[in-house]
Order: sequence, then C-alpha cells, then structure tokens
Amino acid sequence: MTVSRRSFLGAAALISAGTISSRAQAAAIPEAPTMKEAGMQPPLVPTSGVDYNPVVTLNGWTLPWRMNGDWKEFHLVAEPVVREIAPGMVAHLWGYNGQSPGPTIEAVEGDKVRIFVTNKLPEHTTIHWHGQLLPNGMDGVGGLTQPHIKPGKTFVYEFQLRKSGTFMYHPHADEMVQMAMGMMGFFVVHPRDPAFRRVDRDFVFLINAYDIEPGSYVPKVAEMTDFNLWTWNSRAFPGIDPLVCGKGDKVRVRFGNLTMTNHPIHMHGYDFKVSCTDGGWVPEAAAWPEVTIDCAVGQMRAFDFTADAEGDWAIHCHKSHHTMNAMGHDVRNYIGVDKKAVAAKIRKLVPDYMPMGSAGMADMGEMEMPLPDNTLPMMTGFAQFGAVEMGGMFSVVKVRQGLAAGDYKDPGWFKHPEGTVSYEWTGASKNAFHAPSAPENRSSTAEVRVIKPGRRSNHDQH
Ligand SMILES: [Cu+2]
Repeated sequence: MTVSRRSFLGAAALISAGTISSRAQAAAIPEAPTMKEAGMQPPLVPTSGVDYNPVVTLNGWTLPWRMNGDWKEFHLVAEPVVREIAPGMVAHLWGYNGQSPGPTIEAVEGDKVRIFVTNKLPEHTTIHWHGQLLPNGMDGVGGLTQPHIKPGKTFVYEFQLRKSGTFMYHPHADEMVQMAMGMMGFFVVHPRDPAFRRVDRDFVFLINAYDIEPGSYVPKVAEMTDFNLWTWNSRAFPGIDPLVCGKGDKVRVRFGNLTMTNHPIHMHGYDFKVSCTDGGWVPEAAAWPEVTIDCAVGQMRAFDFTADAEGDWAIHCHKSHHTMNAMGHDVRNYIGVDKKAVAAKIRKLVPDYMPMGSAGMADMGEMEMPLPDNTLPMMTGFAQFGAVEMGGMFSVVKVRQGLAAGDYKDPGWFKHPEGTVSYEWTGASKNAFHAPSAPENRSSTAEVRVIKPGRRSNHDQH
C-alpha cells in the first residue's frame, strides 16, 4: 500500500488527543493519502471502535481516516489521474486521491463524519453523497445547496451517518463531464451491531463506461450511448480482479451504476438474493431468488450468497456488447460469406490482410493481432482451456477450499475433480459415461435425463 505512514497510522492507531492541542488538531486538515497502483489493496481492518468486516474494493482501496474528538475525518482530493484500464492501456481521467474511482469510504452507522474535499481540477466541483440521509446543505448539489468548490479551494462536509448500507459519492457539478471522466467512489456504512447481516467477504465496485478512441487517452465526454470501454471500477477484463472466496464463506457483492444504461449483472454457479439497495436493507422475507440482477442507472444493489460450490465461476454483465473491449458497432456481418476470392485481391494491396468474420468472430479472441497504441483487443483473455473471448465487464468468482480469512490472492485456475469437465464425444466404446458427481453440500440435486442423440430435434441442440 503506498499510502503515507502518517495517514495510515491515523486510521489504524489513533493519535491520542493529549499529544496535540485540540485547537491545533481542529485547525489542521488531515493528510490526503494517495494511491499509485490499480491493483486491489488489502482491506482496512478497524483497530478501534465498533468491529466490522471491511469491504474489498475491486482494483481499489479504502480511504484511511483519523479521529478528531468524536468526528471521523477524511480528506478527498479531486484531481486529474492516470488509470490503467487493463495492462496495455491507460486513460487520463479525473478522480480522487490518485485513482478513478476514488477510494472507498467506510464508516459505522451513527458515526459523525467530517469530509474535507480539496479541488485540484481545472474547474469547479462538489460532492453529492448518494443515498445518505443528511442536512440539505450537506447534499452537495452545486448552486442548489452550496456554492461550487472553486479550483484550489477546500470545502468541508459534516454529517452523522443515520443508517448502515450501500452508498456512493460523485460530483453534482458539470456532472456529465465529471462522471464521464471517472469521478465517483463507493461509500459503505457498516451496521452498529457487528452481527447484523454480517458476511465473511464483501466486494464492492462501481459500474462505469468510457469512450476512448484507440490511440487516444482522454474519454469523449459528450458520448451518450456508444461507449467502447465497459468497466468495473474503471477496469476492463482481463484487468478486473477476481473475487476470491473461501468455500463456505458468506459473501456479499455490492455495485452501483453510474453509466448511461442498465447492466444486468449475472453470476454463474449460484442463486442469490438482493440483500441491500442504496435505499436500505431488504428484509430477508422480502428477498426473492435471482441469478441476474439488473442495475438501472443511478441504482445500487448488493447480493448475498454462501460460497458452497468450488470453481471458477464467471460474473459479468449480461449485455454481450458489454463484455467486449474497444470495438466499432458499425462492422458488417460476413457470417456465411466466402471471402477467399476478394481476400486474394485485397492482399495485392495489403499483404497482411486476413479475412475474418465468415464463421463468426471467435478467431478475434484466439489471435492476438497487432493493435494501435493504447487500446485493448475487442475479445481477449486466456484461461486453462483456451481463449476466454471476453472483455469489458467480466471477472471470475474463484471459490476455493481452505483459504485463510482475508486471503484475497489469486489462487490460479480451478483444479476440476476428475470426471466433472465437459468432454469430447469420441464414441460410446471408448468413453464410459461418467456418473455425474453431485457437488457436496448443495441444497438441490440436479435431475439427470438421458436423451438418445438420434431423437433430438434440430432446435433442441444448443
Ligand atoms: Cu452492461
């Protein structure tokens, strides 16, 4: 972690009030830690006050704080940042404290928070605390509830956290530009009762999107619908951290959507229930089962599950264009077109020309073709069985036996028990049918039906 020692100590071990006069303490602005890396940082475990299980920000970090009297003090700096979207591409964005999104703010229900916001942008800004119940003048709407924070100025927001839950922060000044440039952050308020809806692993990310032309660095801020980088915490596959879980852990995944369209977030291998929205906790009796949760623009959702099935389970937006990286959407469809004759003619002009797309586009995921500087392949990523052919909003929930609490290291690819991987049919004489092994501890068992291959009608085959 590259936060400064002083501010880190500020969060972990409080400076005793006796060491600094209360007046000097009140006058000083807390240090603003900054983060250089785009990788997931260890969660910030509370060492004083109410106990809680800290969240893990995918490809992000949590903002250290200090106590000043009975106020928890944080310092956000709005500033230009360079964010790696995935290895091979960086974006010049605006964010907070060195990254986009900004650091996650974590506190406890009932806490009094004082958040200093320093503006190092070339234009004015504000921060709105999405979902928080607070005095109107702390709501952060430039012009409506406060004067704008001019470049070089620092403003203070003070409010008491009236309820626990899942929130976010973002500017409410030149919003279209500032959010298109990446200004946003997560805000989690933990319950005062440490046992309330407690989980073992709690992942958070914000859903965002950018339109950055291949070879350029700055998003086109006026784009409304045709984005080419669909990101979680300003990262695209294969740059998004895996969600590493120990088998049997209670897990929560929380996300908020600050793009221009909805995102149906789908996780494989499990069913789960919505446990929390930005409006509050969903009573357990009111939650219904899902495997995909649509998150509309400006909404936040959290879902809970027990990680009882080991494996490498995909988690992704179900809009198939959102699991692609930089691409044009005006490409022609060549499926079924024989391009041999025309390819020979084009090669006379462009010797390297390769006809693609006649049998679908999977060849784009398998071949690593030369690209312009600073962009990402449309489909990419390799796993133990080959090309994953994904991009954008895609990651993997990696559930493993025997992980220590707090171990978020990538455990590599799943070692499948023998006889549990789909296999090529090479004739009944060579392959004995495997008895499907029922995963342990699952609440339901799969129904197995044998269909004679000859009797399947065409449209039954997938
Ligand atoms: Cu999507």
